[in-house]
Amino acid sequence: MFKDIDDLSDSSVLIVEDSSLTQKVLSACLDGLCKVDCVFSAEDAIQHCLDNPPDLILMDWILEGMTGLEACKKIQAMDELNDIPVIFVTSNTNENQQELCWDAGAVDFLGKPIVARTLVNRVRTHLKYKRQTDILKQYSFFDGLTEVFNRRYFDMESQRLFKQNLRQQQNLAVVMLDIDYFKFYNDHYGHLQGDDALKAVAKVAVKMVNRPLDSVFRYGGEEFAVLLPNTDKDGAQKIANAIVDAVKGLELPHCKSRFDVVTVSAGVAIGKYGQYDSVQSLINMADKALYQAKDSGRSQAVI
Ligand code: GH3
Ligand code: MG
Ligand code: MG
Ligand code: MG
Ligand code: MG
Repeated sequence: MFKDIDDLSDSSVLIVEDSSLTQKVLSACLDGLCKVDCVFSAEDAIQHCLDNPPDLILMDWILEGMTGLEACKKIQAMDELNDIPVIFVTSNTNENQQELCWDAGAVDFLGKPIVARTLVNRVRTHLKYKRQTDILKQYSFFDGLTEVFNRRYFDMESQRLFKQNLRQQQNLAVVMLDIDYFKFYNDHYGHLQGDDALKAVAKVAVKMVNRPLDSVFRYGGEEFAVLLPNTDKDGAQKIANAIVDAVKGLELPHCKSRFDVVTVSAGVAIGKYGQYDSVQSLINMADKALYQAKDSGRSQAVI
């Protein structure tokens, strides 16, 4: 999951430059350091970032169509792109022009004609910063065992979605999942195998949740939460049932369960726009449904 910070061969730089000669010169400088892609326009740069976000952008200023300055501002304004650092590489080097680059959100500035070593060192430094930031994010937002998002991120993300859904007048659905008879599983098979079962359940939950905005979190020990923005009762129930069925379908032997395999129970709650006042109340509703699922025999979803 975590990469060596000094090895940047997997890192990618996007060169936005309307001169094919300059593209070649810049690419040649970075050869062997990292991966490089080139586009000729700011419009293509934004599309490229959305499809395949690079770790760093080298941005020309004067381009046909949208300028590099405008593109940089656009990228900074997009939640999904604004962690990509932008270095301007331009012949607009006077003081006012440099000010404009900083105002647009650039992290660095290089005047043309470029000095190869300066370019390489700046790129290396910013790629390392980016990698360190990514690793810190992984440590702080992901659960190390199951590689799904962790509880800290759930608390942040559920609050953010609650506010966003209020603004957009949409529903927010929560599914709470809890592995059945998991204490018996650990007691019988040992904690290491218990850990493997947790990983397998997390993986299946992720697989069943396939819209890009839906996400799976490890809520606590053997409990997972799924957040489904803009989802109605039918949609949420479908996903909860699909996870319950898919976990059973893994057929992980569990001789201390009455199902003979590892299963999960699920509780589903729908936060209808304007009808719930906090994420906590939504989680409480999902918890109540989960207790009912447990009470009614387990390996089922209750809404
Ligand atoms: P129920 O069907 O009612 O949910 O019963 P249960 O045994 O699953 O519930 P209980 O809350 O009694 O036990 C949860 C177990 O989950 C106990 C704990 O050892 C185990 N567990 C929690 N976190 C981990 C973990 O990270 N690894 C392993 N192997 N086990 C864990
Ligand atoms: Mg140019
Ligand atoms: Mg140009
Ligand atoms: Mg539990
Ligand atoms: Mg349990």
